[in-house]
Amino acid sequence: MHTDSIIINDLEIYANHGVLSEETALGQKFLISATMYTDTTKAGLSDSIEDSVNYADVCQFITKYLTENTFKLLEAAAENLATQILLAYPLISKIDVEIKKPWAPIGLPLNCVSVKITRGWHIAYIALGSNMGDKEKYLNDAITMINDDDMCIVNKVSSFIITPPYGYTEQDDFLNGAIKIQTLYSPKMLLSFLQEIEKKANRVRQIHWGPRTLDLDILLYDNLICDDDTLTIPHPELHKRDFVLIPLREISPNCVHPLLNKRINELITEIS
Ligand code: A4P
Ligand code: MG
Repeated sequence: MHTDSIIINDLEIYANHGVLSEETALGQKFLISATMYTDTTKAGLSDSIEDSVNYADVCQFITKYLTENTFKLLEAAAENLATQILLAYPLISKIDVEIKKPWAPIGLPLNCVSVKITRGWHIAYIALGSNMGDKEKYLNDAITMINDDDMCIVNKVSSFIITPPYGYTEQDDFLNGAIKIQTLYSPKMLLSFLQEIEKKANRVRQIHWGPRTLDLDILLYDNLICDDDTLTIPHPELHKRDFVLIPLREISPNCVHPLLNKRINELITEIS
């Protein structure tokens, strides 16, 4: 992540966000601040605006977006604004957005209320598997659907390999692969997005580890380590499975497993 930043402080706009009908009808003042994380080195050396994020342009963008769209909550205004700025300005890897509402109608004197959020691009690795029907088509269609989504960009695709079933062995061979993506989704949002794609592939959840048209598992998400009811990252079986490690090594041999603190290359030598 970049540590340099370009900062917009308290850009004033007049817009119609709010829960109350008077707010949406009459409008009020909002102050927008944005800290945009980007590598300024190139622009610093070239002294050319083409190499940087033009803050005048971003101010126009914010003004247009927040006056043409209406949100009830500051949370929704900030969330959508952050996403739109990240999509429109690829040089920005992360952004802090704060929206202040100095005239918030709460019937008590206050300086202002505000909502401040941080959003940015994340790197994730996804394992793909299929052992029913046209396996190659299921994997290719999934990759296309991921790349077609605004919030994801597929950066690398491994070769697909045929592998014997692991775990429950009374089933057809698998076709496995892995991809590297950049995404604006949080881990939970990414999981539900991938599950939607599994559903579109007519995936029926029957036997655990059993036959499936399409399985999409999140292997890694930045250096995140998490474990709750619905999501475990890194994927708990990642380091034990050659059908995951081999495609992963092809696209990122030096990426590090954050829990075991080992590179994919090393993990492969350990299981073989
Ligand atoms: N879940 C937790 N963490 C994650 C994560 N990092 N990524 C939860 C994705 N999902 C995660 O998954 C069950 C639940 O895991 C999800 O609801 C999610 O909340 P599932 O896909 O519904 O069920 P499943 O496929 O039966 O289990 P799982 O764990 O995905 O199966 P595996 O471990 O992927 O095993 N042999 C070969 N050669 N190649 C294969 O690809 N795949 C399997 C499936 C078995 N044998 C195989 C292969
Ligand atoms: Mg799965």
